[in-house]
Amino acid sequence: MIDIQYSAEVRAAKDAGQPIVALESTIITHGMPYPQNIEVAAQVEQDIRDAGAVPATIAVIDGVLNIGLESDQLQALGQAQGVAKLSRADMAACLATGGTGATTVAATMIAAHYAGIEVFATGGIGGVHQGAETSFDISADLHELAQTPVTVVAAGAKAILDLAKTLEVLETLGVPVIAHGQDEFPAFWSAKSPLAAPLRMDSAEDIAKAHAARRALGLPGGQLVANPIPQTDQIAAEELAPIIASAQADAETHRITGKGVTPYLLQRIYEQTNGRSLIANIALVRNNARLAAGIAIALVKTAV
Ligand code: PSU
Ligand code: MN
Repeated sequence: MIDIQYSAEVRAAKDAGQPIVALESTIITHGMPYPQNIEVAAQVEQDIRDAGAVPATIAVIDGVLNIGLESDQLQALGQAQGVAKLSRADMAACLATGGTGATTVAATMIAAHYAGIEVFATGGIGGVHQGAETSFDISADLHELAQTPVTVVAAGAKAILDLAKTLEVLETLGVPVIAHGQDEFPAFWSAKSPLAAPLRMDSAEDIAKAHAARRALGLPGGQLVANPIPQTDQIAAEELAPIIASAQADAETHRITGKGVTPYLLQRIYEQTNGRSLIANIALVRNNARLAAGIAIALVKTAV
């Protein structure tokens, strides 16, 4: 058995059958700088409450799987050094050895499903990295979407990834990719991209119904909901392209590989945009949290 600890708020919500939205913790420890990481994490939780659902931020702390963090735990995690970045391959090992680790999209999906939570909000998922034809760098997040029945709301995938290849892999894996309110697949910092999304839905209710239909069919995987960044918070793709290219060149020069790649690129882009990438990131995560709350609320109603 594993040690699992629910926050008081999540425990009460589970007992009462209230809608719950899972949140990942890698975005806190590896995706944003301190102290904004903690402020954003608390703000996103509050956005979910304001929308009528209950937030469950997920992390492994001292070998305990925490579903929902108390605010002192969130503060400590946001400042801790050397926190592991956990995915499908290593979350169990962290639990077994009493370690502390933040959960990626893949690990958060596993934990959420284990805890009976079906909706999860984040910023961006991992995907197929540019140059994957030689590096083979494809995030385990994609395979998780194929096998764990959680609906994940993200702002698409970042231009540090190869978006076309990411969509191809998701199609191969049978993962529904649903753009919210537009035909194009959103590109994280930009609402639009040249790529058409395979599916489009305009309401949280439809997304919840599709989730319930997959469950009724006994399909094992989840859904990816691609929610565009609000127009006013976008950064133009043309502006970011050279910054991303130089970040990628730096990553190669410094021989960054494996789990280190995504956090390294995010940090370089933050520096090169003088923090604007972070402001956009905050806006889109909050937007995703609100949509995820709507889906979780609709799902509770669908089940009744
Ligand atoms: N994309 C972002 N911000 C992030 C991540 C991705 O815009 O913080 C994190 C998420 O936790 C995601 C993980 O699951 O990076 C993917 O890492 P990798 O590419 O190593 O699988
Ligand atoms: Mn990778």
